[in-house]
Amino acid sequence: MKMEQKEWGIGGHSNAVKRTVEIRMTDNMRFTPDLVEVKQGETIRFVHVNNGKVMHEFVLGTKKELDEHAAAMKKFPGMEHDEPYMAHVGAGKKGEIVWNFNKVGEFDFACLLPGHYEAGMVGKIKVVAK
Ligand SMILES: [Cu+2]
Repeated sequence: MKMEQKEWGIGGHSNAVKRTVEIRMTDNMRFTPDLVEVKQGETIRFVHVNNGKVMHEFVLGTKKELDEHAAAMKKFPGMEHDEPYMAHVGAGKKGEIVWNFNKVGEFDFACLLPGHYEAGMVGKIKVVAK
């Protein structure tokens, strides 16, 4: 997969991981935790645990980017999307991504499956300067 610099960071290498954050996903359209604080430059391994009976996903981005992406998914249901900043996690399954937060800011993560995003399946990442 390509390592492209995004506003919210860049794909990370697993040998740089110093912290793993587990994110649980449930069918009541919530992530737990829904706020993650990160220091600039940290590479985080996110492990996603889907405790639900339907698929969920974890997509990192800016609010603007996620809004646009969610709109595109509504327009083109079943559109293929796979990038280093997202994980698609089947019911009862686990997913994982490694991401390097090399830019300071407040970013979002969300499940962009139609209906889920609108129901509030979102969370926040705060990247603070070191
Ligand atoms: Cu979902």
